[in-house]
Amino acid sequence: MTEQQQLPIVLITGATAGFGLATAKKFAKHGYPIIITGRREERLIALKEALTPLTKVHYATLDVRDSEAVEAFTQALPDDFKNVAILVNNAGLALGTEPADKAALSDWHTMIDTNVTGLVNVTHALLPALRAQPSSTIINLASIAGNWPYPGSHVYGASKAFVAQFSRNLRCDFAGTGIRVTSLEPGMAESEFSLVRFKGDEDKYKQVYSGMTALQSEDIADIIFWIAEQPAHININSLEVMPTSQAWDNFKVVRK
Ligand code: NDP
Ligand code: 8X3
Repeated sequence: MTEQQQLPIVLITGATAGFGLATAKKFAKHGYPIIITGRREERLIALKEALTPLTKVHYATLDVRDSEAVEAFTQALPDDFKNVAILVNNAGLALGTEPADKAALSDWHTMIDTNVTGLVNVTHALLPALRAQPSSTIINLASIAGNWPYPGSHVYGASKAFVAQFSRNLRCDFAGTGIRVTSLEPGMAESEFSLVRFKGDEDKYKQVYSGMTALQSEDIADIIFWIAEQPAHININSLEVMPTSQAWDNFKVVRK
């Protein structure tokens, strides 16, 4: 067995952009075999081509909302990619920042289907593989939006609160099994996230990060890698990280 084959196999959802893309590059640079997934196939093909000189790469187009497709993808993993030991549940999105009464119900459904149902679909499908390893790691992308309320966060923040609590609950079930679970909770980070949230409006997207230094996708990838590389007896339960230029503000008081 080569040294590369001995490194744990990493599965990353949402590897076509932002955190997932940076995380794929980070693990590949260190020789971990990686499975990259997402809906945009041309990006997956390009990434596989770029990273293949560094490590073994398997790609699959996958919409995490489709539980049958997730199950079929898991069953169809090539033999040398079946023993997934690190799962980065990263695929997710926010849609809109309007107040709840102005938000589209379809956007709420899409966020729940992706951030909650999708993450649950992938986790459930991969548990047999993760359970079969002597030690394995699930890193779930939650958010500060799941910990702290802010206007316009309604369903997005609630979906991330689900991710954080799901992560803690998994820890209870897996205590003693060698499966570690982390809820990673970043604040403002520059990626395609706000472009998606503002439905392609470049001006609004740029405004979000103007005049401040946001976290970068590579910062999050470094943190994910650090969590995964902790010795097997250490479980990072949750990790909240913000850019230095982001902080909490006062409670709102509405005066008549
Ligand atoms: P990006 O928009 O840059 O990337 C999101 C990724 O998710 C893309 O690769 C996209 O791929 C994938 N994705 C979206 N929907 C689906 C789906 N239905 N099935 C499969 N893949 C999907 O955002 P970020 O990298 O910033 O976000 C990654 C995660 O981190 C998300 O869960 C987000 O909520 C969370 N997060 C982001 C923060 C930020 O400020 N950026 C802060 C805190 C948390 P494709 O479109 O090809 O399917
Ligand atoms: C994304 C971070 O602050 O935009 O999860 O909600 S925030």
